[in-house]
Amino acid sequence: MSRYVLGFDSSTQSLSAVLLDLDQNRIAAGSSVNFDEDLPEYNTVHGVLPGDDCRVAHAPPLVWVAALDRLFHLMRENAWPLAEVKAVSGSGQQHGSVYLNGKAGSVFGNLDPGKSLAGNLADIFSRTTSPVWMDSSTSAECAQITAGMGGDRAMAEATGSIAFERFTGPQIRKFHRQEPDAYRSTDKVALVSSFMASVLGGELAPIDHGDGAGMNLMDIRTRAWCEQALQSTAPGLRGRLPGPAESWRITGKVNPYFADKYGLAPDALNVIWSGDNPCSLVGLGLFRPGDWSISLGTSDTLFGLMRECRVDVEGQGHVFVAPTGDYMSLICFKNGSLARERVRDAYGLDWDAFSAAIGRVAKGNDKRMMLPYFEPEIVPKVLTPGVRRFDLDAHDVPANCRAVVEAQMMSMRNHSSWMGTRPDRIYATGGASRNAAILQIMADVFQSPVISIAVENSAALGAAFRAAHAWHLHAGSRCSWEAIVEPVLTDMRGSTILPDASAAAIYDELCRKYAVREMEVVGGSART
Ligand code: ADP
Ligand code: XUL
Repeated sequence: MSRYVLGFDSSTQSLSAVLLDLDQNRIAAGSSVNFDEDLPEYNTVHGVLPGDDCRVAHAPPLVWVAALDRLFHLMRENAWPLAEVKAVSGSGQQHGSVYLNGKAGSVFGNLDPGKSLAGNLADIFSRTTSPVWMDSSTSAECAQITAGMGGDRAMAEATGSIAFERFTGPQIRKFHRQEPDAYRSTDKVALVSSFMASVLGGELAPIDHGDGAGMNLMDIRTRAWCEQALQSTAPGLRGRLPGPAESWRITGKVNPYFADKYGLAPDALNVIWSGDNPCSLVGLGLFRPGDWSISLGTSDTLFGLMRECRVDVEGQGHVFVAPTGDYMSLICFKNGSLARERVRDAYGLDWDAFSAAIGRVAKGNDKRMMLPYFEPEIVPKVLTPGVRRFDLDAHDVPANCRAVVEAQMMSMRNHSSWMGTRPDRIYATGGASRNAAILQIMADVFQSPVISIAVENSAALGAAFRAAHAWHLHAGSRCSWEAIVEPVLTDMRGSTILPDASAAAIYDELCRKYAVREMEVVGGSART
């Protein structure tokens, strides 16, 4: 008989679970429920409610709990050994907020297994929808809160990020301004992560330091709520925010609802949830300051562990708290696979032909360059899209294929310089990480070894690792993060792609040129 932990991931479009076998150090099972397809009665499209204003992105929180019921049902149907589970935790899409009335706490603790979760929880909300991270409708509130904090630099120094539309503080302020009565009747504001942990634990769970750092409300150094940010955001906010707490906090045993209804071990520990990016950090095994990950998905995301708190006072980088108690950086680039696909498709290529084309041009592309803003860009902030080419003929297929990837890697290198370190190794994930030509450019531009890592859902796996870590701590056993994570990840790592040392000088020069070009086109936010 083995011992297990469960890790959930409540993401934008689906809820997933990973079952980790602690004795055999392997993923024993995984499953997922898609909101649009499996729960069409909630009317979500790609996980959010359709509406007239494209800047507004809300989701119904009930769809997430309905998915939790559905997922437990599937786990039981597929004979997952739920009775052997020792601890449970999860990962939530960051920034999204859930508005609870005064009944919520007692309802979480008295769920009726004869009813569905959605039926049990239907009356606990002071706002029936939750703004999620895709919402960009709070520019006015960002400006007001920033003014209250004394400017961008002060805001970033205090909370780890300048004010962002999708961050929770500006979203709370918008709710308070537009629906003051509903705000007044809000007893607690939860994040997606702390809301789901409350359901699983049967009591209101604290917000953890990792996800709390994505609110523009937490002092990133003391990890307590920041009084000035609270004051600048909305009245009476402190009493409405549970936590913040260490990510390994255990609230108690799991809610009896899940034991009675699905056979989950009644004494399994309920570990609070964190945000998906902090969870992914441990899901990919990044425990040393030089360990970075670049996810090449629809967007490209770069993150890495930091021991010291360094903030990006001018730009678009974020600092969150890592599940280990360290810090982590995160930078999102919107024109990732999106841009690579646009170039590939413009020349009617498949990925093999795209990669072969890259190989036909010298490293550095003979100084030909592209600024690849096919869509509005987050980093650097580009609101009006447009591709710029420098000494680059739009008909030159190989040069354009190389130019788009070189541009992306140089932008990542330049815009991560505020972290004050260079990577010792980069773990590449996401759809494009199977492309060796792209990874070679990454290795050459960063002058770092690159290792692809085939983890299906790093956030859910990271949540399972967090559950295992908290369970060991609770048992009094000194088990390091590496000891929990390394045996599971070893088989998932691909071979190492080494940087070509002769390309170092080429890309040093080109990165400087790229920053100048970027500055000319975009303005103030370019740097090397
Ligand atoms: P998401 O961010 O939506 O989870 P994924 O990480 O699954 O995305 O990545 C999907 C993307 O990976 C696709 O949009 C595609 O452009 C890209 N991709 C898939 N295979 C390759 C390849 N061989 N080379 C480059 N890009 C690829
Ligand atoms: C990070 C961010 C997204 C969400 C959804 O700041 O907005 O990565 O966490 O995945």
